[in-house]
Amino acid sequence: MKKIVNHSRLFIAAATLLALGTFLSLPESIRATSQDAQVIEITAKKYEYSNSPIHVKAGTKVQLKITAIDHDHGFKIGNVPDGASSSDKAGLVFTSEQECWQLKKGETTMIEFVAQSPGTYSFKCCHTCGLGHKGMKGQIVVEQ
Ligand SMILES: [Cu+2]
Repeated sequence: MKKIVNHSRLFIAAATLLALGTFLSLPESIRATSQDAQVIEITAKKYEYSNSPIHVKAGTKVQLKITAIDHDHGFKIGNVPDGASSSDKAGLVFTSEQECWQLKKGETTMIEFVAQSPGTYSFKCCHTCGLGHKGMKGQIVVEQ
């Protein structure tokens, strides 16, 4: 039994090194941004997101890199500004839209979108994380 555990650990270590090697071999410009996206790093912890409100200019391609540091959390955001009808034209255009992104503790989740239309877009935690879960919120403000 113990041997199996050790083997899988070794495998994970090897895979991590391989991934790191691939990452480090990329030119620095690609690591920093991809296609001129604005990279915004956020941490999620009970019961807040860092850097909120997040301000971006309309027309910007944004990469949110969210890391849950203390517990599993979630990230849920609408694609129309607060107060708009959900059938309106999307103001945030996601590369790969999800109803609720799961943020695993210790892992970084990348969420990419184009901030098309000005407005305030509220987001919240969608993974029950404790007593203050319902108040775990933030905002992205897209400016003209
Ligand atoms: Cu939560």
